[in-house]
Amino acid sequence: MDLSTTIAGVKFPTCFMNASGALCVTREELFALGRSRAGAIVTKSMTVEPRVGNPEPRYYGFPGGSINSMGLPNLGYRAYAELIPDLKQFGKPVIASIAGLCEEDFLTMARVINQALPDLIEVNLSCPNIPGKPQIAYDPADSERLLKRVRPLITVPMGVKLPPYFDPAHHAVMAEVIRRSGVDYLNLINSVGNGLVVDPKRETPVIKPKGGFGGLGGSLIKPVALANVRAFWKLLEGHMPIIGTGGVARGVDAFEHVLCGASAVQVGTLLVEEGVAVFERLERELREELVKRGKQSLEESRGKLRELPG
Ligand code: RRO
Repeated sequence: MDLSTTIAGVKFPTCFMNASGALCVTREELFALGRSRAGAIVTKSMTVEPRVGNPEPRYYGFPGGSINSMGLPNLGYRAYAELIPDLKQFGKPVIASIAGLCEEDFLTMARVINQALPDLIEVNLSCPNIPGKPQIAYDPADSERLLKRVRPLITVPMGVKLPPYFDPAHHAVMAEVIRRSGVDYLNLINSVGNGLVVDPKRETPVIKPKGGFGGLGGSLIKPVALANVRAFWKLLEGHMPIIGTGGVARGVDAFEHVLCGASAVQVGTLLVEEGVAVFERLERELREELVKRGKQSLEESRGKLRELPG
């Protein structure tokens, strides 16, 4: 059973890969992804200058999900520009994720990272964890201006990582922004921003930065992720490749993302919890799901969520 997939003309050996942020900051972590069954290597979102990130504890996993406020710990774009050629030895696509602290930062990084020739560049417009910096993608005009400035600077396909939207009117506005901005694929969704997980025993939040507020991930956000994949798939009429991210814990979760319109899926919380062996398990489970349903390929099910009869 072939689980390979193609996004914006780039072939992926399997549809499972790491979500940006999960075990992908250092050279060692990126090489471990290269050696694993992951279908691509996605870098941590990079900034112009290296960052240590927010104070710890800044990630907390619990039954059903996770909360994080990492604050963009990363090596800085110059280090990733040097690493990318080495990552290509693993024979799978490399996705470079960029996250500026201002619009100019995105342009600076896009120019240089493009020259390192990753297979795709992903513009992260949805980091929820930098104090005082709202998620760019919650401002459609800012998003459009930024994407239209990045697009001409790069020669590889450009993806956009969006946050979840919770209203069809917002999906519609952003779909038009995406249509007008030369975007080649979407990654849906980033963590659900600014949740708060409380430890009732200690009567404290479970993470330190921002008074405990952070991005939610894992199984608990799957319905939000699926809704966003489905909404953009429909609004863009099945023509925009989508990477589904959010709540992929078992093979069947990936199958649900595919039914909603995803061409590939990313794994964040479960990768952090289980390590790179998670990819083998997910592949096996998705194959079982497809066999059980008599499907020959992923393609056959993509976007084919059926309506309830009656
Ligand atoms: O580093 C982070 O705190 C972080 C980022 Br950039 C992001 O895009 N999403 C997230 O959940 N955490």
